[in-house]
Amino acid sequence: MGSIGEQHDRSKVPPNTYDALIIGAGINGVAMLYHTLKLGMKVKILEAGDGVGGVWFWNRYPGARFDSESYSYGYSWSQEVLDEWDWTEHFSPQPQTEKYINFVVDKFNMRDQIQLHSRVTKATYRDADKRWTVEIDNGETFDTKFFITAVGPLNKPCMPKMDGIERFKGQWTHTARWPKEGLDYAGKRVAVIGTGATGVQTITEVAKTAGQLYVFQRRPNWCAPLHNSPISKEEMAKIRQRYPEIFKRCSQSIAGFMHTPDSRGTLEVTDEEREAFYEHLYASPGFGIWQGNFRDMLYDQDANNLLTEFMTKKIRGRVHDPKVAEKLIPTDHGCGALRMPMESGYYEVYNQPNVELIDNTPNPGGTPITTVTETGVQTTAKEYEVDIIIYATGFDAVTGAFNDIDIRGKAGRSLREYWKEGPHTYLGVSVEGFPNMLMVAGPHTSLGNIPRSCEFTILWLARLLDHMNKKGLGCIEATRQGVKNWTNHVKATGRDHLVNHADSWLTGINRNIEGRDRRVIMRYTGGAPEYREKCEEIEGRRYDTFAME
Ligand code: NA7
Repeated sequence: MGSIGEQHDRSKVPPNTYDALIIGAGINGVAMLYHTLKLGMKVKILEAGDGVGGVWFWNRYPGARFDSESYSYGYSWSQEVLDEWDWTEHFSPQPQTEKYINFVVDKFNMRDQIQLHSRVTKATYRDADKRWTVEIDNGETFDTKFFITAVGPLNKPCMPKMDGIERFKGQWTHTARWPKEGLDYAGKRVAVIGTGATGVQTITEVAKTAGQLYVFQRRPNWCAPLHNSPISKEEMAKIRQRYPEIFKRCSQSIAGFMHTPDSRGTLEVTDEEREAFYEHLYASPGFGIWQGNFRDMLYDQDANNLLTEFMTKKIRGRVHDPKVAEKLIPTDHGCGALRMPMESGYYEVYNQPNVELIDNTPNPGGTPITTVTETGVQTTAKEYEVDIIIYATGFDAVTGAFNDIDIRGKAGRSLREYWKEGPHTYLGVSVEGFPNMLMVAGPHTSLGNIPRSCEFTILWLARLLDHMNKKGLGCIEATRQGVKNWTNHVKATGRDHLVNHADSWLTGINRNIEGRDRRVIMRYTGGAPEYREKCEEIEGRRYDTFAME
C-alpha cells in the first residue's frame, strides 16, 4: 500500500499547520496516525525519542518483554499486517516489538509524518480562532485544529527520591532509559533498586551473568510464571487462522486480555477443585492466574486470601533459604491487587550464590536505603559497593506525561492545575475547558492490554473526527456535567475492585513525587465491554453529551 488517504495539497497551507497533531509515536500514536491519515487529514506525530515505538523504544532493558500474548497485542485493523507479520515468541521481547511498530510505520509509508527528536513542551488553545499552538523543546511551533495525546500511561520514568544519585562514580541508568548501545554487566557488581514488573524481568536476566547482584527490595510483589516459548512458522500459521477468535475473546474480557474470569466463585468449589484450578493456572502461560481466575478473586477479600495462601506456598517451595523466602512474600496486599509481574525463573534467582536480597522495608529487620554513595548503595546497615546501579523504580504514571507539557485550555486554564487532585475526564478522551484536545490512553479510560483497549478508542475517535469533518464542525468539548458524571462513574464502578484498594501506580501512589500519597482511581475498572458500550451509545446519539460547534 502506498500513502494512506487522500493527500493534502500542502502548497495551500503554511508548513506547520495541521488538522491534527498527535503526541507520541508509540503503538497508539502510530495507529492514530494511520486512521487520521485515512480520513484525508493533514496530520503529524511529534515524538520525543529518536525512534518510534514509545515504551517499546525506551524500555530496552534486559528481559523486557510482553506479559500479554504477542498475538493479542498487535493491531487488529489491518488484515495485511496480520497476514504478513510473524510473532516469534508467545510473549514478544522488546526488540521484536520495536521492529513490529517500525514494520507498520514503513508498510504504510508513515515515516514522513513522524517528526522525531521533538519533545512537546507546551500546548495552548487559542480562544480567538479555536485552534492550538503546540511548541517543542527546540522552540519550533505548530498550529493545529486537533491536539491528540497518545503519550502513554507509563512514559515518564521516575527516579527515587534519594540523595547521592549523581555522586555515584560507576555507571547507572533507569530501566526506561537503558542505553541503546547496551550496558555490560557481565562479571560486575550490580545493584537493582525496585522489584515491580520491570525489576522482576531485569533481575532475572542480569542475575545470569552478573558477578554479584544486590537486589534492593522495598516491597515484594506476587509474581507468577510467564511460561514463554518460541512460536514456530507452523504454529504461527495456526495462530493466524485464530485471529478473529483471539480478538473476540479479548473484547469479552474486562481488561482486553485473552484471559476471561472463570464463572465460578472461589468458595463455590471444593478445596481440591480450587487447588487444582490454581495449579492449572500457575502452570499455564500468561496472565490467566490474574485475569482468568475465579470471578470474585479481584473483588472479594476472602476469595483473594485463598489465592494469596496458594501463592505463598509457591514462593516457599521455590526459594531454598526460608528467611529469603519470607522476605519475598508481600504482606501489605493480596495477590493480584498490584499489577502482577510475570516471571521466568525469578524466585530461583535467589537460590544463586551471586544474588543477595536486601530488605529495604521500614519494618523490623528491614534496612532502608539511606543514600547513594560514590561507590554504591548505603542502607541503614551497611554500604554495598557496586559497579553499576539499575533503577527499576517505575514511572510518574498516567498523568506524568501530561504534566510534563504545559497544556493550557480556554482562557489559559492549566491542565496540570485542573488535575492536581486527580484526573477529571469525559470517557477518558476529553476534558472540559480543553476543546479539541483528544486523548488516547488517557486517565479514566479502560487501560489493560493497552493496544486492545486503545484500539477501540482510536477507531471511535476516528469516527468522531470523520463525523465532525463531514458536518463541518469546528469544535468538540466535554461538558462540565459530562466530566462530573464520568468521574463519579469511574469512582463508583472502581469501588469494589481490589486493585483500587492497594498502593501502586494504578491508584496514583508514588512516594517519589510530592503530594502523590493519596489513592486516586486512575483507570476505568468497570470493564472494557461496558466502556465500549457507553461510548457506542454516545456515538449512536451523535455525540450529544459533548458540546459541539
Ligand atoms: P513499579 O511497578 O511502579 O515498580 C517500581 C519499583 O521501584 C517498586 O518495587 C518500588 O517499591 C520501587 N521503588 C520506587 N521508588 C523507590 C525508592 N525510593 N526506594 C526503593 N524502592 C523504590 O514500576 P515498574 O517499572 O516495575 O512497572 C510499571 C509498569 O510497567 C508495570 O505495571 C507494567 O505494566 C509495565 P514500592 O513498591 O513502591 O515500595
